[in-house]
Amino acid sequence: MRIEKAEVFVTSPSRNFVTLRITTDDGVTGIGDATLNGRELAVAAYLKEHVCQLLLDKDPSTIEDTWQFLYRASYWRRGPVTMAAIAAVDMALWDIKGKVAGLPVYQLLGGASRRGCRAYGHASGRDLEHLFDSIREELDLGYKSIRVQTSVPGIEKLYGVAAQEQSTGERYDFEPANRGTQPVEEDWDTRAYLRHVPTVFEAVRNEFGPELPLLHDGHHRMTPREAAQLGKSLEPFDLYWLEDCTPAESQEALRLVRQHTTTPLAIGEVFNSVYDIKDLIQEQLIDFVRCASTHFGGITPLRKVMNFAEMYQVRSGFHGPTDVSPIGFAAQLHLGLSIHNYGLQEYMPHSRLTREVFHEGLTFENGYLHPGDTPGLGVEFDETAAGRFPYDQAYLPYNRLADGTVHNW
Ligand code: CS2
Ligand code: MG
Repeated sequence: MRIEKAEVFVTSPSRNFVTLRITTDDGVTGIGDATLNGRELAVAAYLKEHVCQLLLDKDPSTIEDTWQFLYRASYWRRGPVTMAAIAAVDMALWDIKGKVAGLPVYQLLGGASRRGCRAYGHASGRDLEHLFDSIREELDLGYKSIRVQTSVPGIEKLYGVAAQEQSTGERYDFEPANRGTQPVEEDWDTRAYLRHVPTVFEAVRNEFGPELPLLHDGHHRMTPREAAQLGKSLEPFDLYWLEDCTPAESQEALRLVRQHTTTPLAIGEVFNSVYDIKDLIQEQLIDFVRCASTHFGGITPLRKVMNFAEMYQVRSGFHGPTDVSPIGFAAQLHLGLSIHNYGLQEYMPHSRLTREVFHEGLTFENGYLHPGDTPGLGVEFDETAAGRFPYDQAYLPYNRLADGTVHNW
């Protein structure tokens, strides 16, 4: 069997997605996700201009060798654009291998280690009343773990909260990127945030009790000391995890946080190689790996990291926002179902329009996800539907502090 075609599709049903489709000379197709929120066209170009022609006439069965070839032969290694492109090839080849074998990918990865993948939902609110309603909504949908994000007095627009949308009575729009040629500026005040968040979790615990696993996303905005302060102040409320508590380009930043708090730490959604996270795992500085197959080079490297993490009892918490396409989401569901050290899967259901383009095979029942048993990844890409939604430029917001300084969003 040889690779005959490698095609790149950029489509924008509810948001922009980049999809790679590989077709073999036997007519078997495999699809992969190369979506990088706000930089989609960079990855599409990397694939179209520099990768697709390298795949032609290659043996699609050699997944590991193809991954190593694409990683090493470019000379310039790592980085979000490169690794999203390699991820799409990797996923597509696993998809093909599953279809040829007549098996779902998780069976190729060692079979299921659990009945399903426990998922967490997303509750948010501009005040406690709206937040409590949102938590109840997620519980009614079957989620057994819930991420909690809220507005902060004095901060106008805040990640993860639909304060402005909820004023129109709509649920939080999970997609943070805004369509347009310029990123939207949002505001931030760490001191106000550090004062407010513990009061929110105290109120949530008083309302919903001690059992419900609660998560919170710090979204890279604190210094290590500030993160340590928040982690310590949240200890009475027994979080399942505090995510992205501080930017981790310097992995040693987490040593300071870890010294001061036992609040579990999750990190990794902006990481794209094992070298971004290996020290955090080896030094037990984190509890959950937040990487996404799409941003991390695909199933192949993410499985290696999780096997490494297993030795340190660090579990998975794979990133699963709406900007990981249904293909990338399926890829990490198959991996999550098979690894031993599974923790929790983020689940932001895709919109109806997105599901017109990507026909998902997953199920979500009683708080558990399953990728399904269709051979391959179990997702179908509808090229005709994709053609109805042309690329529509969108950028993630950015932050400025009160004095105008740019800050992590
Ligand atoms: C967030 C993401 O889901 C999360 O944990 O951090 O929604 C993140 O903001 C987006 O993926 C950025 O594109
Ligand atoms: Mg996050």
